[in-house]
Amino acid sequence: MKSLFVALFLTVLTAFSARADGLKAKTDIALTDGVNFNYSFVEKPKVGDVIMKIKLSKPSDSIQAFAEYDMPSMRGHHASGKVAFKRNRAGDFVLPIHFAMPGDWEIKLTFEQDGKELFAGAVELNI
Ligand SMILES: [Cu+2]
Repeated sequence: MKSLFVALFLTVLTAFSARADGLKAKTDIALTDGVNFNYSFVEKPKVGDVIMKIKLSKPSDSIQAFAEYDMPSMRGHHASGKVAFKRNRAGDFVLPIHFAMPGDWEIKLTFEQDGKELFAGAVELNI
């Protein structure tokens, strides 16, 4: 009985730490020489289109941002392919993310400059 609890506890712990590996919203993340980025959603993520916004700590026209999203539990069913963020007037990156159904979602973010990848990471969330 005791070992069952331990096994259960470890399973829960593993599930939590797996989620904690995702990039945190509204938190500065180092990108390249003194430039940080942070991401947020314009509204609370829900089924439908929700705009993701990425701000750079310093303006840089040469940096591009891309997203590739899907549901990890049903890989390929909602795969977005690699899509480029657009810039808004303030110079922030914006992209509508289409959450087709409730459940677990993963958004892979990549940043490039002069054809080189600066950063790759994933945002994990539950809708
Ligand atoms: Cu799905």
